[in-house]
Amino acid sequence: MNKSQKVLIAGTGVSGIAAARLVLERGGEVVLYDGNAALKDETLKANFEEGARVNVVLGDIKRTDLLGVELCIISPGISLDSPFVAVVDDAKIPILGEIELAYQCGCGRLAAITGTNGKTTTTALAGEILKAKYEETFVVGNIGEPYTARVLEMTDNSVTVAEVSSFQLETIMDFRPNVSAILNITPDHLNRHKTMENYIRIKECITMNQRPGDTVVLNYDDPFLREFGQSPELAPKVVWFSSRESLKDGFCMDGDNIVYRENGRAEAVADVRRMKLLGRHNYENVMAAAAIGREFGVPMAEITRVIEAFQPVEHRIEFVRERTGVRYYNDSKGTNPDAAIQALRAMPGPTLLIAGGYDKNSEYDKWISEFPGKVKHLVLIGQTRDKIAESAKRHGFTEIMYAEDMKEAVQVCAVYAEIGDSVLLSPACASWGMFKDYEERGRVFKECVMEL
Ligand code: UMA
Repeated sequence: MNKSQKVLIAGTGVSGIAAARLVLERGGEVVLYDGNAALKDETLKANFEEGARVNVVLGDIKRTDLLGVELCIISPGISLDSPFVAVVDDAKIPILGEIELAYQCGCGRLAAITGTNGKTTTTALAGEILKAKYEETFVVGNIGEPYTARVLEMTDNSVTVAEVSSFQLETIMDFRPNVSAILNITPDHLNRHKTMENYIRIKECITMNQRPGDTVVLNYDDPFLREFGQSPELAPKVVWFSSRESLKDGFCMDGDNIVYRENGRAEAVADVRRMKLLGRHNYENVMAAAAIGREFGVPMAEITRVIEAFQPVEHRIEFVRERTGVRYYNDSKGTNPDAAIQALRAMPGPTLLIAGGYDKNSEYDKWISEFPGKVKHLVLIGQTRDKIAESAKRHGFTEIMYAEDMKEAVQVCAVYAEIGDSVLLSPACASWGMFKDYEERGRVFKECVMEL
């Protein structure tokens, strides 16, 4: 981005506001657009200094709003299929994502993590591991704090760990992490990306500008990634991890230990019995974060110390409380069937499951096939209630109840749960329609549990 450019910022959520601030700080001018016509000009302008060069456009955008605009920075939530994008394309204005803007304006070294599930835990853990060596470590991206919000603090000595979603990868151009990681690829967001092939291609784009000397950390157990990592065209060095197979080179299990092997020589990484992260999928997240730490030169003893002290992130199989012998877990971040399967597998015993929400065109069969012997009752909320109930019945699972809201769902579970059971919120769906985001959904769940 040139410093004095007039830039159209699309979306006024956290990414849009942070991107607009960065453009202004660098001497540019902003046209701030949001499709939500109910927003208020003054409220949006209050995010900036008085007199800042910001013009707000709400609702539909017209060609005349784009006069003099040289670049559009788009928020991840806006689909490239939207009518807004068609207008900008028509005006021949290049469109880049918020993370691309951050990358172009930032400095220091970068680790970027993508994958369908486990991104947030891995990013948070990798951030903690890097902090053990680097005073200036930034943890940004899909995890919550926009990448652009921290760019001006970055220096040549700083390191940044970015959680990157498929929405964000769709609009990169030069984005080149020194170390990238793809944790796994299973169906998600197909309402936006249309086909699995397209979704896989977008995830793999994280490596598209990487060169020899850079590294990509890949899951050996994932069939798409195993094939991708063996492709002769892939420029960066591959570091593998596997929770299922014993590897000669890479991170894998040895009994209860995670180990790193190089040419057959093993180094201990962590004893899973000492970790607070539960479940096999978390061992994989730990391996990926350790691999990133190792690539950035963090000593293994430090990596081990951080891993064993690390607490699960909020909303990801988060223990809330125990009440009358029943344990309550918040997995609001389980926004797709695959994430929800992992949460279910991590439960210690019989489980009352609260699920349902916004429909992302997901298939629920694989998730429901995990229910026998684990799920005692399924309590459904949200738009996908009927679709999930139908799939469950097809699989012979009939212990289904409907609830109108989170409060009712939690109360129903409290009534039906017996000593030794767990109550798990792991919706397998997005939160939209009932909540602002998965964080609000998780918070509401925890409030309802604490009120019991
Ligand atoms: N908007 C439009 N037109 C549209 C869609 C949205 O104008 O067609 C406007 C909305 O009216 C709203 C704004 O865009 O005012 C919202 O922008 P956004 O949806 O991009 O949300 P942000 O607040 O900028 O948050 C985004 C990520 N959101 C999404 O990808 C949907 C956050 O990830 C991320 O933490 C944040 O940037 C910082 O990088 C959330 C998420 O749900 C957690 N991510 C998905 C996931 O994890 O599955 C990908």
